[in-house]
Amino acid sequence: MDLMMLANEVRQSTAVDLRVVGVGGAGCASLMRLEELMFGSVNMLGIDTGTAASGLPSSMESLSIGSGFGSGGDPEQAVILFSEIESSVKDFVCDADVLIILSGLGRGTGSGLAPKIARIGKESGALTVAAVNMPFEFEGRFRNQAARKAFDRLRVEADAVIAMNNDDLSSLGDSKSSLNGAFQLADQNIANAVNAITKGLETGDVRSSAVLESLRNAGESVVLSAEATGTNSPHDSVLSAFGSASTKFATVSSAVIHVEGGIGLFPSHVAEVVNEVRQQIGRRAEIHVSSDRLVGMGQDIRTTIVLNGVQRLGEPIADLEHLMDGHMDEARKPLHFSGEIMTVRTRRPVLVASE
Ligand SMILES: Nc1nc2c(ncn2[C@@H]2O[C@H](COP(=O)(O)OP(=O)(O)OP(=O)(O)O)[C@@H](O)[C@H]2O)c(=O)[nH]1
Ligand SMILES: [Mg+2]
Repeated sequence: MDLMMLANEVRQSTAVDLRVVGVGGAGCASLMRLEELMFGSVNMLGIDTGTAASGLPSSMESLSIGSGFGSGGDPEQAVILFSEIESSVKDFVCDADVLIILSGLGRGTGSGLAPKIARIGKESGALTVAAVNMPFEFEGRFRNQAARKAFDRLRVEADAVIAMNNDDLSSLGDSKSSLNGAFQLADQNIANAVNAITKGLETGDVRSSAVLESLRNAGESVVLSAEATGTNSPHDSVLSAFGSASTKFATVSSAVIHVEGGIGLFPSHVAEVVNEVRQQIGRRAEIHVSSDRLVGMGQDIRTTIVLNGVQRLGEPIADLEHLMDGHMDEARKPLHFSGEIMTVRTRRPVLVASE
């Protein structure tokens, strides 16, 4: 079976009408990485004021706006240009159950347009999730403030905003990894998060999906993702994912976990991952789990965790249980395990940070 047939089959078997928009240079780069994970099973649209959208593969829709020289780093300029394509974006979004917007915040196009597109998504009735990169500290106060402003607007316009701090990524890789390598990691992480959410949504009727409910009005979400190998890989992958976070989370309302491994991935491995996540976030959070076996992953396990309804109070997570009132078992929330490990897909090569 060729890839397009496989993609069509996946699309037909997916109850969720999921559409993804990548906006700006970073958003379009994340879109390309997501395509490698999802084999064309999801409708995608790339938008840019620069050249990024024109470089996207023909399997995706693309909209280039302005004269191709970007927004000059000015979100307001990007918003002015947006009127050129607003109706095309509405056409793309209409009838979607779930809209995911990918963007790097801090410059013009993504910061200006991601909130506009989120509003369109929500107005059309789609569950609207923005998955964004926050700039490196070294990119300066101006960009960081612009990113924060765009983030705050997204919190208003979208149902959930999944944020990933670029600074967390530089600590993940080796300190000599290049900026390009760090951006590739960023793109990969965002793609993993979207993949995790999609897998969680794929089971059952999307309109009544528990994952959807946990995302709706979740506020701030955080994505953590890591790979590990060896006998303790389930446990290690979770520790490494949490170890990459720059802050600790005082409260987490729910977690969407997606575990990928080779053909030797068993439910017991997935259970180990879940137990370890419980250790990290406490027992009150609802947990939704899905998993995939991917040909080519060998002994590796990749765990992606989307934490929803996150509040950062500077308290170490491990201390959280001491703050609670001793009714942990009563408060224990159900675990939603979305069934059998059945999907077997071929893994495409994954880029990692390199010189
Ligand atoms: N994930 C990812 N992030 C990137 C990449 N390049 C830059 N970034 C980050 O994303 C932020 C926005 O950069 P771009 O996406 O290039 O900017 P833009 O939205 O296209 O805006 P303008 O070019 O100013 O119109 C930057 O401040 C970086 O932190 C990339 O290739 N991948
Ligand atoms: Mg750009």
